[in-house]
Amino acid sequence: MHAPAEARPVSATGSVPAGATLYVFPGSHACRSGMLMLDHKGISYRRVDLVPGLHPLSVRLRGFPGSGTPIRSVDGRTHRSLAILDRVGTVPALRLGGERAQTNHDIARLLERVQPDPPLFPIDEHLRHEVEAAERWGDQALQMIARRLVLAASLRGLDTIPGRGSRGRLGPLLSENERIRVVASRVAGRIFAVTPARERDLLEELPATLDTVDEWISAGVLDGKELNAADLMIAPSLALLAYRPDLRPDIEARPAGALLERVLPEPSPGP
Ligand SMILES: N[C@@H](CCC(=O)N[C@@H](CS)C(=O)NCC(=O)O)C(=O)O
Repeated sequence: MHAPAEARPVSATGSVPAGATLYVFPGSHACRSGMLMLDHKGISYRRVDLVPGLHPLSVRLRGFPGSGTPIRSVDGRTHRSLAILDRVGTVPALRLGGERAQTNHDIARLLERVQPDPPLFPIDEHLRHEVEAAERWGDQALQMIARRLVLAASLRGLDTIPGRGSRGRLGPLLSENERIRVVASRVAGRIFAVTPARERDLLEELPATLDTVDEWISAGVLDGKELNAADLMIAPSLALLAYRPDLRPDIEARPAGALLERVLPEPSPGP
């Protein structure tokens, strides 16, 4: 396996409040939310790409504490290996000046505190409440649904995904190296309990899942004049789902697709 690609600089506009470093791994939809929030704030940051699989330990070694209580679940429960991974630590993980924040939820609040403008949350209390509900659902439900559905396809063979998972709105998934991509998706498939039966259920529920996004858009909670933390939490999961050619047309035809294109436009095809 490759050593982590350290210190890849990423440009964003604006100033750095005492230096920002974001730990991610390539193609991660969760990590893209963290990147989008930093970009939204105009905060420049150094991006450090970690190797998927080694990333929990990598962030722990860099002083991030992980989570004492489970933050992720599959099918309503956090089984032992997932709880261990949550405890060791997830990405994105942000170091900003002397502070550290792990999870998009905490990163959003740290960013909002150190640099209130432009905001990630509306000032209006009722709308903020709605945005936080959408953010929570994007974090706790949609992020896992997208992960499991794309893993399910890749476990049938990377040919189920255009470019074998090497290109798309989030870039190469898991790694630029195809061997790592294959191994990491097999391991992740086990951790996230991806089975054909579960895939069938998730696919059956998917229209209702996407309706939820569309309803928030029509209520003005998502895809409003200014983007908010919930938009930036949800759009990367839509982007990940759109790697599956069987799901992409329906997503793109919906209001959710317009949000996706606004936040993460389809990259132009390479030469
Ligand atoms: N929902 C949390 C968790 C993010 C998350 O699940 N990150 C993944 C990368 S896509 C991770 O670190 N996984 C660690 C692992 O499962 O080993 C967030 O948005 O910050």
